[in-house]
Amino acid sequence: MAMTPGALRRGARATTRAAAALALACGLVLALATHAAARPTYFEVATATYGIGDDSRIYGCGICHKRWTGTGQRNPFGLAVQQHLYAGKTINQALAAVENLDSDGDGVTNVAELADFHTFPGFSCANFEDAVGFVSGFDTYVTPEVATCLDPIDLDLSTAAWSFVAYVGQTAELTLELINHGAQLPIAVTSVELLAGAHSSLSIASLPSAPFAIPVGERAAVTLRFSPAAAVFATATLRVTSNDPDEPVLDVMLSGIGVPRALAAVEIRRPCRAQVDGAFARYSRSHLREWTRCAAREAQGLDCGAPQRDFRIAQAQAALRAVLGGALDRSCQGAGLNPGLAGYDTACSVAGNCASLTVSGFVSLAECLICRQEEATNQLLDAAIGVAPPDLPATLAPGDGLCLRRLLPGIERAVGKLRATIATCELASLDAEPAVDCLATTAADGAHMRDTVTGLITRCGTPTGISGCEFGPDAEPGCLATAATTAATALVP
Ligand SMILES: [Ca+2]
Ligand SMILES: [Ca+2]
Repeated sequence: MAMTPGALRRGARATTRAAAALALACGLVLALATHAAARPTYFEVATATYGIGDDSRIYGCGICHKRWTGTGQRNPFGLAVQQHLYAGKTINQALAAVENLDSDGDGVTNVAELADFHTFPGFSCANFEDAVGFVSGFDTYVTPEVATCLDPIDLDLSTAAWSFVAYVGQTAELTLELINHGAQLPIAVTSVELLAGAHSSLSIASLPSAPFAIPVGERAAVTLRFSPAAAVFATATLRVTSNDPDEPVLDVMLSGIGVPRALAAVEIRRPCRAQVDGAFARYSRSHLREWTRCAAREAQGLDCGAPQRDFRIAQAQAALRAVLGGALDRSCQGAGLNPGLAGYDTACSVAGNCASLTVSGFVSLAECLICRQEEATNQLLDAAIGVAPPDLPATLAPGDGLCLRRLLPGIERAVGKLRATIATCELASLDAEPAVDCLATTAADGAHMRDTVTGLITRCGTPTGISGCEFGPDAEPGCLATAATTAATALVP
């Protein structure tokens, strides 16, 4: 996201303070190193000579060094001074000897950069990218009267090459970022496309509709997808065309390895999946029930009973962990399966908070399902009442409280019922050819659930204090039923 000018100024003030502290440290290091010779430090002499106070934007070791905090390589100005020190001159003499040189070759003498302009005498736009650890924005005071060393128009990509790996029949995705690193103008992207010859398993899943513009400092996302239908090594080139004058065409090399998937025989997989589903159904019901009950009580001005709620959820988690990879696991780990053989994906979730979890065993499958349950409960309560755990609603007017007393348990039961229907379908069609779309198969149950939710909302009348998505001036009719459907689908292991 682009920073506002105000934010940039605030950032600059903060970084000036930080820079001063660093420069102080740099001066201190030199002071200690040179104490034996009982002479002032290079930094102190230089800054005093040219009137560079600790509030100056160039008050830092970067005057002489490539690194803002000093040590290590010197920049061209630092090297020039160093040569005179080696020749036996004092610091003052060495500084004076290079004053009228233009060490960085940007057309302005060292003394003028230091004393008059407070720009860096060791950096020009030709070498400013060598600077390490400088504050963002220092590109605007590298050379006097050069507003910035950045190109006015510059497009960068977050990656130049990517290799996907996915099981046959599964999908892997990458979000590629198109970044406007220019200083002045929006980037106009004219096209984002796969070049001819791209393997059909590699595709663009989503992108802003081209042509589109990216403002200075901002990013646009393109989602790339690999869906191998068979064991394959696939390649493709993604080409981004824009008005970047230096790089009007940027290519991303993509490859994908489709790994054949070993699945256990269906008669071994099915008992395992039934075991997982049964254990998770119990956990899911408890978690959703505890939180909806708690939220409804709080809304009515009653105590939620947080300790009991947390205790029951902890008990339910322990029961789930015992069955998934634990002591009571008879049909999965106990039957010699791993999640891959049982047909579970290695990614916990395609998107959201749980997407970063990897399912490598049944123990991690349990943690994945606990994560998915928490996310679903939170999203559902947020849709219903505008407040998500661990936060709870404030006490509402009696009519509103009564509404939630009916609505929340009703939604909890409706979600659980639809979830069970979809899960039963999935279990029954494990080896179906062609694969069964259980969401489509259970569409009638889904419609019934929507009716149930709509009925519960109607009975609420017109609540004034509930900030869920169905109520108030910005209400979106149908949103709660949609959230309930999403939850029921997300909660099928
Ligand atoms: Ca210069
Ligand atoms: Ca300069």
